[in-house]
Amino acid sequence: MSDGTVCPLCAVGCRLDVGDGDRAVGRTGPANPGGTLCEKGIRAPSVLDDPDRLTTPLVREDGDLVEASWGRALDRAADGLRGVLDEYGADALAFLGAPHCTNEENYRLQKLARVLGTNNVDNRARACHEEAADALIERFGYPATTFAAEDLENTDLLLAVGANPAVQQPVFFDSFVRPAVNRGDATLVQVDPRENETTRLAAHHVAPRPGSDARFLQAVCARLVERGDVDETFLDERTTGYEAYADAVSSVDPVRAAAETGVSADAVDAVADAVAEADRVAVLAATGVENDEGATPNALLDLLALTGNVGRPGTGFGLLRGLNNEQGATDAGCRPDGLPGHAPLDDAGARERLADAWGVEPPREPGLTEKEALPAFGEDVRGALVVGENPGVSKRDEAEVAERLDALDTLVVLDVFESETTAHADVVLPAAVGLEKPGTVTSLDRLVQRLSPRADPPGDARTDHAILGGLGRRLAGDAFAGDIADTARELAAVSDLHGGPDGERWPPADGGGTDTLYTESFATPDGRARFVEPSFEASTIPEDAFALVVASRAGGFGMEAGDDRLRLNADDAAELGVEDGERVAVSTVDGDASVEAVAHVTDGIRAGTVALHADAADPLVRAGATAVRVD
Ligand SMILES: Nc1nc2c(c(=O)[nH]1)N[C@H]1C(S)=C(S)[C@@H](COP(=O)(O)OP(=O)(O)OC[C@H]3O[C@@H](n4cnc5c(=O)[nH]c(N)nc54)[C@H](O)[C@@H]3O)O[C@H]1N2
Ligand SMILES: Nc1nc2c(c(=O)[nH]1)N[C@H]1C(S)=C(S)[C@@H](COP(=O)(O)OP(=O)(O)OC[C@H]3O[C@@H](n4cnc5c(=O)[nH]c(N)nc54)[C@H](O)[C@@H]3O)O[C@H]1N2
Ligand code: SF4
Ligand SMILES: [Mo]
Repeated sequence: MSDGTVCPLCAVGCRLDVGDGDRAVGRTGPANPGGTLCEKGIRAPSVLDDPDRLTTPLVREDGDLVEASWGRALDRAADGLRGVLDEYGADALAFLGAPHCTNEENYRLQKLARVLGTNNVDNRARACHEEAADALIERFGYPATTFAAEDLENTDLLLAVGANPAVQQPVFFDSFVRPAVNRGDATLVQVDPRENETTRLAAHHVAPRPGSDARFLQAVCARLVERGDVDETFLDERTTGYEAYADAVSSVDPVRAAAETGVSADAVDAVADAVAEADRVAVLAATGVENDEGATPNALLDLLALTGNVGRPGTGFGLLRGLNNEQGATDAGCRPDGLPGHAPLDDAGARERLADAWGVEPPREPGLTEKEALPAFGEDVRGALVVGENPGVSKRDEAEVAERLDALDTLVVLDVFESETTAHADVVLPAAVGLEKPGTVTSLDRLVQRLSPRADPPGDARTDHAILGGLGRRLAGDAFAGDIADTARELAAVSDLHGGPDGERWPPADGGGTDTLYTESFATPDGRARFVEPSFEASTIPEDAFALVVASRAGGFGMEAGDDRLRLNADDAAELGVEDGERVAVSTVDGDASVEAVAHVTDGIRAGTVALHADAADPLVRAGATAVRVD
């Protein structure tokens, strides 16, 4: 396997090493075969000697966080969690982890939750990919990309929906998407209410009204069904529920769909033609498919299943994960409705293996998601263990989250910096960053790679694995005694997806990995892909308001700051009397929240829609705004 370690800053999984002067140097790896890094990755080592790193455990005394020994801090943390457990029961605890942490660390975190008796364990991937992940679980089996990035070279048609991989997953884009298109083998069709950097490579850009993608895709599927451009053999042998689905989708009326989406019937036909003509179709989907209760991810899965575009190289669904180990955190069992390796909570075999390893069975009832747990803080949930995430910064109202964090009887946080969340903690435990630790992480296309520490943690900081071990031993005894190799072995023993060779994709098979999922059967109970009833709810934007599109994410670990430009269509600008470069106020419809922005007048966004970077949009996002006024 190639040398160096894995970049800790996004889910592409590039290999790198620490070079001179805080800069990383690329090392050739399966995710960055050219050995290149993006600008963000090059800056990754700057965290190593950052003077703001946490270096000593902190405990709250008379209202203030003060330095403490590891022994005292871990005792305090364990006593706090144990107190809640004894008084209110295990379901009064919530465990939130850790898309920045390794598979082994995430496994240990969910093990602690479940050994103590609760399935209240989740991770921050819920903030970005919940609806697509849930649709994938229900329809195909695993909440994961179905293909290997390098197999995109076999693709004829790439459908990028609500994604901007040119910027957000740049080395993936430059290594696998751009070459496939530039060689002329693949056509890229983009579905997005605004132009972005990915658009430059696209042959067609379709811009449905925000929130209406599902309807547009359903109209495409209806055309395919109507014209018989479906894969009968695949439907017959590999799927279930098609008849009812076909009936339902056939009622999608092209004229009404055009009115709902703002996309002409001709554009629907053009995309249907492109899908029908292509032998291999792959979807690239990211956070822009997350705002309609799963309707868009489901419509994309319909399109793939209808046409038999899954289970062969160069076809399938790409879930473009964001943070470095979002995929792995979920795979290792940091989800309240599934066990390690995505085994269902009631899977008898998985439960037995876990009981063997742990001495107790995991609880049967699904726990709370992170989105459900936060509002329950101080009520049903009285104690929380937060590992490597910052719920204090969330898409929820900031003051509300602060209040909820304060309402907990006990809050234990493992982090590498002080944050909005550590500010409310009773115990703060200083952790090592990715460049300082061993273990494995899993990329956005299921590639499992081994880390190799490039530096020692600063001061008394320890790996999350070691910290969770100390805490686990205090709360649950010897089941938490092993080292990281023991944890990796245990994970491999309890999960069907783990324990494969370094640099291969899960699940392990025949001494290697699995590049293409579902070649023979799906990971659903009957082995078939499921069709479900198509759903769509038209969003309602007041006549005099704009649909708000928010791109990228606000701040965060290792991320650059965004700009404050409001992308505004030229016709809308003329109607508002706003000039390019003019300062404008962007407010929620009820006027509760408002931000200042600089008008950027462009044809790259559809009329009736405006777009802001997440940094600038933050107060609007927290207020839950999907529509805004511009003055
Ligand atoms: N440099 C850099 N890279 C990053 C990050 C970063 O902050 N900086 N963050 C990482 C993280 S955590 C994540 S989750 C990923 C995010 O990766 P992406 O989701 O690709 O990032 P966005 O730029 O938000 O792109 C989402 C696209 O969805 C579009 N969109 C919004 N609403 C709709 C809609 O209703 N329909 C459709 N079709 N499109 C819509 C937006 O216009 C935008 O073009 O990126 C990761 N990579
Ligand atoms: N308002 C608003 N809310 C958002 C978003 C937005 O744009 N606006 N974006 C959403 C998206 S896409 C995402 S991905 C989430 C991101 O949400 P988070 O995951 O909560 O944010 P980050 O800042 O990436 O990382 C959280 C913490 O992990 C710490 N950390 C880094 N590495 C390690 C490690 O190895 N061990 C430990 N223990 N800690 C570590 C960092 O110091 C940081 O404090 O937020 C979501 N919420
Ligand atoms: S694309 Fe992602 S993994 Fe690769 S160097 Fe950039 S931030 Fe790191
Ligand atoms: Mo994200």
